[in-house]
Amino acid sequence: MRTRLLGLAVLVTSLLALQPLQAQTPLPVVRAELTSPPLVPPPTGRKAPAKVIVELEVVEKEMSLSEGVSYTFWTFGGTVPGSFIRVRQGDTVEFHLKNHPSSKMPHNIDLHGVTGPGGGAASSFTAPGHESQFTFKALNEGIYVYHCATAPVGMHVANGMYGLILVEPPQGLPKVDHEYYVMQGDFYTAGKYREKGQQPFDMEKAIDERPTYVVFNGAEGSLTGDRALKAKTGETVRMFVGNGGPNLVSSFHVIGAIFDNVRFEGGTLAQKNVQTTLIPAGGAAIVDFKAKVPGSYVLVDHSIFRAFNKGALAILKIDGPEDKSIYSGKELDSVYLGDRAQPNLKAVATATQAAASGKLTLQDQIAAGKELFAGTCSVCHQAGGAGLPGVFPPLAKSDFLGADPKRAVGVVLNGLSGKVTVNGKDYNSVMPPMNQLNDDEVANILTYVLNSWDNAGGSIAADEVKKARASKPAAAAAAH
Ligand code: HEC
Ligand SMILES: [Cu+2]
Repeated sequence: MRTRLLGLAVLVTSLLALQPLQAQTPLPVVRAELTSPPLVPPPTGRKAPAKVIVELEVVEKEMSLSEGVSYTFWTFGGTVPGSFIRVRQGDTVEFHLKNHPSSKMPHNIDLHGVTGPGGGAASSFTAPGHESQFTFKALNEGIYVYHCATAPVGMHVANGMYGLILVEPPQGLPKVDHEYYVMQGDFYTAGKYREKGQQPFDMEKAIDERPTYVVFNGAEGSLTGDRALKAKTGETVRMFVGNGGPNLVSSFHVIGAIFDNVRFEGGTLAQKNVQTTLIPAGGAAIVDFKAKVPGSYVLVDHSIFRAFNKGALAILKIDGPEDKSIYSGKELDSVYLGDRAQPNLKAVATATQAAASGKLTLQDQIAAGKELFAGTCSVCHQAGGAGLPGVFPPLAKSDFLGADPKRAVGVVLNGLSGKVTVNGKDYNSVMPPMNQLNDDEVANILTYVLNSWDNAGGSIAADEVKKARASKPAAAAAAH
């Protein structure tokens, strides 16, 4: 009798527990179709929200930036810009970010279409060979930039880590004949414009906002010749135009065309009859127009030296019969909150003042170094200095560091690559140069590291960093 009562009670409570689930019809589950630029996935065609699964993989790869110029791009989906994502307002998006095992860096994603801290960045930090998952509701319609927000953020964005996500309005966008995906970006190479060979990233040029290249879709010539965008006279063309930056604002213009409609800043209002539309770094617009006269139309950043001297030039080829009533003829050929955004750098300011007045103590250096380590080094070596197994070596009790503390100055200034053995384990990865840090900062960070987590102690002086910076980067090369 008692067991029967108990059984009944269990049945009743489980029914009660089920009720809210039954009341809510589960969303249909769909897998987002992602496309590589300049292609755009077809309209969702849905009249109701769905649960959309997005799978995006970060791949670091060597690609061409210009004829004979190669560059190590960091990509979302293997292309620059990254894969185009298309969802509908009201959708629940289950986002999977994978970081390919061959990657050297951790990455994450900040989608401007997400309502929530960091646009997903906080939930998507992904080490090489790992996958992260988070879910968001696409509350606002519009065209949104996404980008990597791993420190140093500028460097990740400068290496090509951006793309677009379209959140369609519930009724969809008006039908057009062609949809294209175009995104501008500025690139900073050690060599000059069109200097041949493998070109490394130049942090100093990036900080000074002096790009070597300004291009559409990740490379000079990515949309010219055989790769030009195409349409026929009488057809309507819509372009989703983004600007990944990291630094420049684009004055986007199509030579010889007038945009019939521009949803400027990616917002809901449409401006009509526009010649040039401003696209901020980290922003996007939707432009459309009707192809009326055949010929080659040149897409440019109308800050015109960028178009003709840095690569910001693409072609839309319109085929079809002439319309002499419109035109007579003759064709044209032709940290996130990283190192710089620490909310509290009080100890750094104190150390700077103390250094200026010649009263810098070991404690000042350690306190300042601690604040700088967070957001600069902790991204990889972790807050407690333990590193990540197989990827980032530990700084805590590191025998590599202990064997030659001064060598670490060169490691920070010049980076480190190739095989290193730390505490009996081999690492074969890449640490980027962190030479954006000034001499005081490097000295203080290393002093903090030497005096933390059971390391042997000691200190590094700003003068030593200054000397190392002035000498050739042999210190790091000799390190292994
Ligand atoms: C983007 C990731 C990343 C960041 C940021 C980074 N490092 Fe490293 N660091 C590495 C990797 C990877 C290695 C190993 C390189 C190799 O395998 O050749 C390394 C190696 C080292 C080493 C030598 C090995 C050891 O464990 O003793 C030191 C010292 C070091 N880093 C210090 C720093 C300091 C100080 C900072 C901040 C100023 C910093 N790193 C920032 C990735 C990073
Ligand atoms: Cu990244």
